[in-house]
Amino acid sequence: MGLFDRIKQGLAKTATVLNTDIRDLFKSEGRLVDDAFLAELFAILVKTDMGGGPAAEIREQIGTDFRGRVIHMSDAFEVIKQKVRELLAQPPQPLRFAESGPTVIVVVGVNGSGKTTSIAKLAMLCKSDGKRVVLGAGDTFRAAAVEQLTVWAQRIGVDIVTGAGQSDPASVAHRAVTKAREDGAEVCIIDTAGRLQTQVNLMRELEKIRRVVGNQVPGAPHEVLLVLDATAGQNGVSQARGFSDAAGCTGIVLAKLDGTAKGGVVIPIRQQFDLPVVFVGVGEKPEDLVVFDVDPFVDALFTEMESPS
Ligand SMILES: Nc1nc2c(ncn2[C@@H]2O[C@H](COP(=O)(O)OP(=O)(O)OP(=O)(O)O)[C@@H](O)[C@H]2O)c(=O)[nH]1
Ligand SMILES: [Mg+2]
Repeated sequence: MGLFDRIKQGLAKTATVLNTDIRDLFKSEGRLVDDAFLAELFAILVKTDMGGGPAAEIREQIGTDFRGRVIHMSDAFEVIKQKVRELLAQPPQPLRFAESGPTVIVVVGVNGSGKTTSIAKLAMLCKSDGKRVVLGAGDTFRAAAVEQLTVWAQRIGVDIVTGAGQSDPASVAHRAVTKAREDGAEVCIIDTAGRLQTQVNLMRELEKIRRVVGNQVPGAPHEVLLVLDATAGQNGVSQARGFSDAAGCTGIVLAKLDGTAKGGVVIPIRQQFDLPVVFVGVGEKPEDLVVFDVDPFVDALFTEMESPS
């Protein structure tokens, strides 16, 4: 499956709701743009969890351009797409790779957001790029977490460093980076425990991981990726805010996009965090991680409308 088709598939739930509703808004050949129309459009947009602010911006834009005139679906569609592109705009964000030595990527996020699965997918992506990868099972809090990552490592065919139960995550991270250096691996990805921003001790643990790997490789960690669960919608966004502030995150992975009709949540995420969205997760298989790119994302979001049934 091509890249665009994978994004499209991942966004299918959101796109279906969005496009069906917008098409329903245009019963006949067009609609007069008045307060009633604008209110209906606003309600549809808000359903995707894009947030009241962005939905209002789109409503205002259509009001400014078309009020008192008849608007056709394709015109509305173009205005909405353009506005969403503006709202999502971010500099192109490839991962920052180390100038020398392994690139160290620490993956953080609240409980169950999709960290471990995203690490497996990211490892897969790096491996298909011809890079050698070492994983560090830094979530030593739960035995099952180490097991989960170990199974992934075997499945994908990358090395993994684990510690004994309840061992210091920073020491696992240290050993993982050491192994990556010794083996000449290009990438070392560190898993961390599911944690909440209110748990000060866990934040300290993360700080220690950062310090330890920073002493091993200049500039490490090169990326601290915050994994957010798209199915949590706006709720997950606010939960994650304190977390991202405390953890020094450099980018966002939006996991489980395929599981929600609220894929519009990527808009408040871009607006509320001063962080680029680097990847989106579109399934549970190792290849289900896609680089986030605004234009194809927006096209996929409105793809249904291009072939009205
Ligand atoms: N459909 C879908 N499911 C996903 C995706 N990413 C993760 N999951 C599922 O979400 C669940 C939690 O994922 P994990 O990777 O274990 O999450 P975690 O953040 O490591 O969880 P903790 O270690 O408990 O904090 C698993 O059942 C995954 O299969 C995705 O992109 N799409
Ligand atoms: Mg995990």
